Amino acid sequence: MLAAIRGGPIHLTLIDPDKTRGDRAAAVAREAESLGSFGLLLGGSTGITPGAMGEVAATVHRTTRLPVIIFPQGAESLTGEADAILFMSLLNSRNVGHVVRLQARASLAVKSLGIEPISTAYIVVAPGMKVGEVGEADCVPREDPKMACGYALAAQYFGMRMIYLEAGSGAPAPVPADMVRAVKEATHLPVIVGGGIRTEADARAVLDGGADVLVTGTVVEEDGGSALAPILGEVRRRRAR
Ligand code: 1GP
Repeated sequence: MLAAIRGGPIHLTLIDPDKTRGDRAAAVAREAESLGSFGLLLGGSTGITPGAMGEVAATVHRTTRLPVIIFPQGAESLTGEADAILFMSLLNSRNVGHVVRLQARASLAVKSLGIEPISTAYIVVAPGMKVGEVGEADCVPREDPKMACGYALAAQYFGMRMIYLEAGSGAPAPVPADMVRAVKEATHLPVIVGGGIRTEADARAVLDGGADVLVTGTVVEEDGGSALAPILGEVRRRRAR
């Protein structure tokens, strides 16, 4: 993934195995692959089990060549069927469990399963939606890019490899472009942006801010490929430059 980003921005398709399984998961993965999505993120904020994660990861591997990356909720998200895991710390959580304790419980299993950990700072921006609630986040206010930069630069100084700016799944609007831009200027880390990206205009704004990775989940669940195609078109145009 880090190598691919050097050639321009990429897109990841989020599948929530609690909602999307079997033939539907296979269809979403095939559609994502045909439209040029780089890989699949597997995860959700609630109801995740190792069985569901393993089943969907195996389905994706059977039906596409896309890499499968775990977007973890906790130790119950782990499956050896995946290729990598965003090994995340929710930096702006009030609960130390989400900052490091869950990760301490999961790290030995990640090692023994042989999944590649990608050290990622997870920063939840308002409104945060379900993940803000479940993750007990003190959400970064949308008008406070400086606070986001503080967390992001702390992550860089900790030696993390990626920043994930998250507005929350189903957010009415994505992370503001000026916040993405400020984080890009403050750090040298690749920035993943997710939550509320539904249209070509949303994608354009976030990419103009300098996002390296766009994540979309809801558009695919609700509208399938017709909504995803223009978003991926925008990503492709940037890669071609
Ligand atoms: C992953 O929360 C996103 O970061 C997915 O958000 O469901 O709004 O695309 P959407």
